[in-house]
Amino acid sequence: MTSTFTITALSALEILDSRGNPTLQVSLTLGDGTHAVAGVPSGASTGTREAVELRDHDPARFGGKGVTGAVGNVNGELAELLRSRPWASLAEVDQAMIDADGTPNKARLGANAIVGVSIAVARALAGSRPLYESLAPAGVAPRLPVPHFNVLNGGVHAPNSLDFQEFMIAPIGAPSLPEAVRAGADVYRALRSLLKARGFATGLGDEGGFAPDITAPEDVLALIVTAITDAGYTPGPTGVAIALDPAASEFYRDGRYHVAGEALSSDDMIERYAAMVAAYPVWSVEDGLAEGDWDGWERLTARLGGTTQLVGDDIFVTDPAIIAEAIERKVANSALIKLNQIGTVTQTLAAMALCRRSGYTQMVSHRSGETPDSFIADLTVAAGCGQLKSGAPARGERVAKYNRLLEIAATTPLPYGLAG
Ligand code: 2PG
Ligand code: MG
Repeated sequence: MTSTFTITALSALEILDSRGNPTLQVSLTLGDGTHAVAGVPSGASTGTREAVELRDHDPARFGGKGVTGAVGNVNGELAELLRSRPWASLAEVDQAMIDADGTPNKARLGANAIVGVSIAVARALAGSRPLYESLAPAGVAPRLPVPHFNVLNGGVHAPNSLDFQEFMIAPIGAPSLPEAVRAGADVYRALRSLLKARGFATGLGDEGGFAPDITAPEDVLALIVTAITDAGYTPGPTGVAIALDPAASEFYRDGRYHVAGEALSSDDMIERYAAMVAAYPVWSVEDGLAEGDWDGWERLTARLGGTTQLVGDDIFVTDPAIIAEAIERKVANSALIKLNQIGTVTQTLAAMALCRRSGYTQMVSHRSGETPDSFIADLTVAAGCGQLKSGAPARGERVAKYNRLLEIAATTPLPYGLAG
């Protein structure tokens, strides 16, 4: 079947993200009249090898964070390119944008501009079909993922004394997606009560998790286990497990990991994780070590990779070339998947296909700066990878993704749970 499509209108607008920073909203119309809109996310704890988010750096606007340049690139060069000819596929559009940009990391036109257009095209091409159906690669069975709710925030996502960035709860043992969402909300509520009862503040971090002034990660783990039990669930893989994203690149300085007042070597850090995994129901650790510490990652994987999911985020930046190197070196056993780290839907799907072929698990992820765009919910279901993290079970831009999963679950009987 060969069919082509045309793009008759493409434009972008500077809007605000969940942190109050400017980002892009992209609007696109196909020749058949189909209209699609996309919102572009933005990270705070970014990997150094991520595709480049183009900002204006004009201190007179939004503290330098304006995106009028990226908006101008969509309205000008990219609109002209995409309206110039018929297209055979999303992959062809994405490749044309990569070629037009001409840099290895989308620095000229901006990954924020390009990814917004790519998402809008992918959404438009679904037409009247469910988006996840149209995104699903051939031979891959769609699946409803285990939502990973970030209930307690630290690191660069919260102004507290906690070095670890994310403490997530994962209702792996829930019988269905709606029951998993309910478990997430129940534990979140129980955690709020517990924090209040212990005299901690219940203000929120960037991803909607609580941000109490607690220093030691182990103290947080103990609190979360109590909250899971208080809410009436079983801590662990048959009920609600815990996943961590320490985002270790952020506390790695001068060859040491600075955690709760201690300066740890890579091996000290690995043993600290080994102890946490032994004492608490932690099933997954993302960015346990820094993105530059590949030797440490090899030892971490050898030590814990047999029992624990070890997810590469900053270290992989959703780049198929880096993931291929990691597979070769036996670094991690799982990849975090973020569209704007690599900058097109096509390259994201390629990274996911590589993980699937290589036996690496995958967790699709939001960014700490978000919009109500729920594209990643459909992407996760389409890829059948079984894991999505989108922040707390609270705040509109976070629950938009979980609510989209509920919508899909209500319309189609798909399997729920971790893949494989
Ligand atoms: C992460 C993300 C999302 P940010 O580190 O995994 O939670 O944070 O978007 O700030 O990079
Ligand atoms: Mg991360």
